[in-house]
Amino acid sequence: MRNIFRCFVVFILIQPNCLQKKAVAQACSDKSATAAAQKLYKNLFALQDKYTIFGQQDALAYGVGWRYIAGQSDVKLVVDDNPGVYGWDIGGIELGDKKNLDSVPFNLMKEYIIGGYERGAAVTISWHARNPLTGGNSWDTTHGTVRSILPGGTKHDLYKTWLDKVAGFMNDLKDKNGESIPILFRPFHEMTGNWFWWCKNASTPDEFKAVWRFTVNYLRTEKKLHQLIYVYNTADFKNEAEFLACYAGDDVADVLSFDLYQHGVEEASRTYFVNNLSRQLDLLCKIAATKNKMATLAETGLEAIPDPTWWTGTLWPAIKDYPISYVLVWRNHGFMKQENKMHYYGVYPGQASEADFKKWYSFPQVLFEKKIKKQNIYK
Ligand code: BMA
Repeated sequence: MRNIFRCFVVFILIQPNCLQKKAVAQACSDKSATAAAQKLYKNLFALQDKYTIFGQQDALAYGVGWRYIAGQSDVKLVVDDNPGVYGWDIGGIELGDKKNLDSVPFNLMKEYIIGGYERGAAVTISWHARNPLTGGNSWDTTHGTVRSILPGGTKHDLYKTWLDKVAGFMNDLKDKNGESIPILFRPFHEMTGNWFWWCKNASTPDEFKAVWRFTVNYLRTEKKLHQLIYVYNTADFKNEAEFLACYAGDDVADVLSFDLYQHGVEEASRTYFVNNLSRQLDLLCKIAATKNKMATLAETGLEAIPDPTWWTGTLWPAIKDYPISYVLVWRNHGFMKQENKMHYYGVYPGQASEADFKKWYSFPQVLFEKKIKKQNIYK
């Protein structure tokens, strides 16, 4: 009896909390988010329990052996459908460059983004920004770079001009009615790595959090961008504490994610990747559930996919049990002269894993553009 009474009291005490949690669930962290951004977030969030959307970086701009052919993507050449998530990178926008760091002209990128949105797909943007302290590239890990762009830092004013350019780009992404296109924005990605100037070897977690918060607030408050859905993104991480070490707060992040690639095709590398991926997805999804945030695998892949059953035999078994919104593979650059190797992560006609990709495409839980369109994610 006493126990029943205690349960009842506990239920009464917990109930309002649950209700409150439900009420704030699946809302953008930006209280003034545009209607389209709110709908996109809510819809992607709702879909993640049942489906995983396939995404690819730069898919519409080029593929293996071709560049800038209107309406083409390597994925489309194989399955007659496009990715349901399009990834783009605005590295270079900060200096007013005409092309991004991988030579994609920004004016074309804008057209591809608008086209993808109009066909009902989602759009995510990363930013391989130059090093504002040294003028080097993103991979220049000079210590103190993050500190230099914080308020009071020597490059703070410069950094604000960079954000102005980012805002200018985002503001050019409008639909037919002049409404801003919602973007899953993923700045300062893979910060648990050691290769970018914002990574953990080159800045402290407090500096990182401060720059993240400054960036979000500046874009939201000064530049009045309310179409952005912020994607927090780590590289490899061991545990929850490491995943959240640079997390600046629930009010400035919407999606929790990490990037993980398979390196090497031999069984040991494959097993390591599968185990590591599942372990981190498990952690990610638990953290995301506690915070009521969407989860995603923001980048993955096996370079040049030498494994003919990689999609259904490796990737899918590792991710299928986790409620992640989308999985994005990196760009199909093709042959890299400097490194004398093939650099691509998606299929193209004749690629070793083509048949397996077609098989994966037919899985009902995997969504590409045609099915995503039917889901009306902006409505
Ligand atoms: C890396 C490689 C580079 C590229 C960079 C930014 O993974 O693909 O060639 O410049 O991403 O897109």
